[in-house]
Amino acid sequence: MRSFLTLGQFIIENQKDFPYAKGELSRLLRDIGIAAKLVNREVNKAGLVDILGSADATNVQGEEQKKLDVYADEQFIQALRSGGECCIVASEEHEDIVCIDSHISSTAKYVVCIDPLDGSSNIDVNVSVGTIFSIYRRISVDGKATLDDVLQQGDRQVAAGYVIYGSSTMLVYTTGKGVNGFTLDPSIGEFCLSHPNMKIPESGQIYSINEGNYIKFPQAVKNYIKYCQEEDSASNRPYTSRYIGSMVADIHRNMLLGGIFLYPSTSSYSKGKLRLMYECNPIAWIIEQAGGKAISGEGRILDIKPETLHQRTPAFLGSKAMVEKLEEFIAATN
Ligand code: AHM
Ligand code: MG
Repeated sequence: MRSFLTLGQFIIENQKDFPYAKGELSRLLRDIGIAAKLVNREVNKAGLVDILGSADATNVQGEEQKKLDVYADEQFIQALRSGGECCIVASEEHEDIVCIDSHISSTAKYVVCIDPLDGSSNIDVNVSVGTIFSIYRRISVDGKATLDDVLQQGDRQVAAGYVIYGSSTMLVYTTGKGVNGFTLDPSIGEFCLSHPNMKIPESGQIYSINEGNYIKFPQAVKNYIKYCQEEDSASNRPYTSRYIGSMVADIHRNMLLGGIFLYPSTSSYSKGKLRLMYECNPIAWIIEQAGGKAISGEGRILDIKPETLHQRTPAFLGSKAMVEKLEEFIAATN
């Protein structure tokens, strides 16, 4: 029988690589892994809620049944609160920062930005969803952590990852020393190292974009899409279009097969849809750590200076050669 390294074992073995190795970041990652398992359990029975729940949407314990994105948010915040390593959370589910005021976390050093259940509109139709997280060291030295602790540039992340609740559930993360992927083995309830040292192919044949918005895209993006669709045997075009509408799932596929994911500005939304702090920054760092490229159209995503918690940015991420080709189109229209 093959033996796998579990996420817990892997974290401990690699703890020495962390810049401030005292075990706190390891424990934080472990806490996120535990919450992910709880969320996975609920996501897996999403279709059963109407069958098992009573008409007034209460479960057998008499608790009100929550929407899964609210449930996921509660699980992650609860795990971070009881773990004691995180002082402040920025979540897609909360307009303001969530300060974790407990006797344990007053000295906690880490800040977590999280999208607890990204692509949650896909749950009702049994399509993959994900969790995206980003971890920073707190800047302030004492007192209560503040918004300034959260609004750090993406290149200051100390860990970032995503969980994909798909046909199998995977946790993929980086601490700046490459990217490793762990698949949840439901029979033992452990994430096991299945994709060590993930590398995104240098180029690919998949482009992922919501083409329904085509008319609203900037000219450079329209030109690039046309390029993807043109026939050219030397570069294996036309490319294949694949868009799930769940960023984690689209990114994960492109990580494995090679490809580019695009969410540009549109004539309706000048910054696109995706949020910088808990969607674009963590995914951008993972893509870069896997050898790919992640840009906003005006430079590297990780170089953006954040101004507000829920700010948005156009995002183009994926195989290096494909993103660089897109950059040529952007340069040509500027
Ligand atoms: P959400 O955080 O509200 O779920 O929205 C983010 C999701 C991404 O996962 C996905 O890439 C994108 O929204 C899809 O948006 P659209 O339907 O506009 O293509
Ligand atoms: Mg989201």
